[in-house]
Amino acid sequence: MTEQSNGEIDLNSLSDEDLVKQMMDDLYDGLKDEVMEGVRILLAREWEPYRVLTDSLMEGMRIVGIDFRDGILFVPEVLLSANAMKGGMEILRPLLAETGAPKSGKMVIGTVKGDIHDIGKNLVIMMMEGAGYEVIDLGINNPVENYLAAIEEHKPDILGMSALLTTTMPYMKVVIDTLTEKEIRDDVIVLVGGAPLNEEFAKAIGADAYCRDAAVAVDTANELVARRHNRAAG
Ligand code: B1M
Repeated sequence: MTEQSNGEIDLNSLSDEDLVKQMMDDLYDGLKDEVMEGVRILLAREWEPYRVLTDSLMEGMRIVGIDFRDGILFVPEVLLSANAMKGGMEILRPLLAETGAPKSGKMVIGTVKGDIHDIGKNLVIMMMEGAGYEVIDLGINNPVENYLAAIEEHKPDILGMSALLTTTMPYMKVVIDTLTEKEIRDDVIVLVGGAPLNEEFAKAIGADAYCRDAAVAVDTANELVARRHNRAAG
């Protein structure tokens, strides 16, 4: 590994494989500038933005998650890692959204009440925008009123909800039940996602689909929006 005179590693001198490993270490250590530099180098080496995202940033965050779970990393450290990941995502976001496709539909998305995790949601937004959707981001910690107001204002095709905690995922049912009470449930396609969810949970709470990851969110959205348009046309 090439060290510069100041003792820092010259990321440019690394092979792709070593660079990705180093980026995962840097993400782990919360080194935002280094992670951003790594992203730029991989892009300059003609890596697809989606590959940079999945192979370096998401894989790095997966490792952070394991050590967080095992009590090796704590909240302040994980916040730094999250911040470093966001730095990398900032560079990738416009590139993933660059397809220039005609608008495929509109989505309102937010993380549910009590939950402040937003990295996964932001990735979903990036991928949906890349697939031509207009996305309204409600941010984190959303009570049902926020979803209702956004549905009324933006009239989206899709309502997306994200939850990363087993304690906050039941709130998705509160939102869906409220849509049903207000007789607007059928006006939107409800997609849910987040690490602790699964298909059975989505079905049990009355969502239209569970999305395992951001790519699945795009595929599912495309399929369900097309189905809806066909139904409306027929
Ligand atoms: Co949190 N945290 N955290 N955390 N955190 C988890 C979720 C946890 C699994 C860690 C662990 O123990 N291994 C654990 C939850 C355990 C459980 O509920 N059973 C946990 C905990 C316990 C906590 C706190 C309670 C810790 C504490 O304070 N003691 C606390 C809760 C705060 C709160 O929300 N009220 C907390 C805090 C934090 C930080 C603030 C430090 C930070 C969040 C920073 C941020 O988001 N801005 C954080 C982080 C970073 C994590 C981990 C390490 C990483 C999450 C992440 O960003 N993953 C996480 C461990 C893990 O998941 N491995 C953990 C990367 C992201 C790309 O994946 O979010 O799964 P993910 O998103 C995917 C899919 O799930 C899907 O697509 C995304 C992209 O492919 N998806 C959707 C997600 N949302 C979707 C919505 C859709 C569709 C698909 O809509 C259509």
